[in-house]
Amino acid sequence: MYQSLCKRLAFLICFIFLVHLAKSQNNPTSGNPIFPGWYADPEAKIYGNEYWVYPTYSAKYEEQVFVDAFSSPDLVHWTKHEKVLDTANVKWAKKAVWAPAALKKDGKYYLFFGANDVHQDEIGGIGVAVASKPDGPFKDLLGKPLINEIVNGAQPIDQFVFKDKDGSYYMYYGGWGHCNVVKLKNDFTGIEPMKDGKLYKEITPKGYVEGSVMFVRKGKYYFMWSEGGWTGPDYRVAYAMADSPTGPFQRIGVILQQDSSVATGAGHHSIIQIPKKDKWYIVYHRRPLGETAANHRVTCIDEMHFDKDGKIIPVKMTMTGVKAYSLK
Ligand code: FUB
Repeated sequence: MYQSLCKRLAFLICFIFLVHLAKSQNNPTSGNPIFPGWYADPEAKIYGNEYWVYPTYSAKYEEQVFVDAFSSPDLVHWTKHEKVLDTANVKWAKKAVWAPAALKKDGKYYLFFGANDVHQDEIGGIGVAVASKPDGPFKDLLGKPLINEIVNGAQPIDQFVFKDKDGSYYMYYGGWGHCNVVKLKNDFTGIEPMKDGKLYKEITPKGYVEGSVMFVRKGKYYFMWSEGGWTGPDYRVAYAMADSPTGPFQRIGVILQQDSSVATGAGHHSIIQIPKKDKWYIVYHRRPLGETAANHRVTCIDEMHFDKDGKIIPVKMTMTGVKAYSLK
């Protein structure tokens, strides 16, 4: 009698364990970080049925000489693609390869990147590379930077490329607390004047430090950026809404910041929208609790939601990340 009770109990425990296992396998989550390693400034994209992330390799400037990429069919399982861009193929880029901006145009894949941590009268700034596949190899398009000069006080780094509804490509960029917008030529070989005749327009919103992002939802332009210092705990993301891609941009508030129960230094992000759905994710970097090394930054994902007025609801950072979401 006792033995049979034990057997039944063991069977029940096994059964509950197996159900739990099956459930967790049917409904897995990404976890945060979404892949191992120190990676920052993640640029997330959807190419076909796959998610792609192009981050900065977070290390000493002299070691930042390549870009690794990561792809996933479902936001949960990630494959690493090593050195999709390598400065061995970009003769003017020597170090500090930062914050890629990725896009696909006319069947080709482009990566815009910052290099050299450029200062006045130095060679460096924002470059552009092209490949026939999302995993590269990306080759320098111009043989020189696309933007080398410091205009309006903005260091040429942290670019974000946005396609407007009329087909124009705008590039937002800038470090050192200043942000410019420029219009890219259609073949990305340079910039051209905007409607007002200007080549560079400063659009710096209050609080802006770096890391610009632009997207459109329900006809409104959302401009986002990072504030605070990227090496510290109070790095964060704020945003503005506007009726045009060139602003004016009035700061609304912070939507991502440190949480004493999860992580510090959360910022420099990108946004993914599931095609044809009002379903949004924020992909960003943060510093694990207790870590203070400047480069100890890891890539994470969480959901992003809007209220009934279209304002972004402050993001709740998680350890679990997001549920699997296949694009097929
Ligand atoms: O990762 C290098 C630099 O740190 C980026 O360009 C900034 O946005 C900051 O995240």
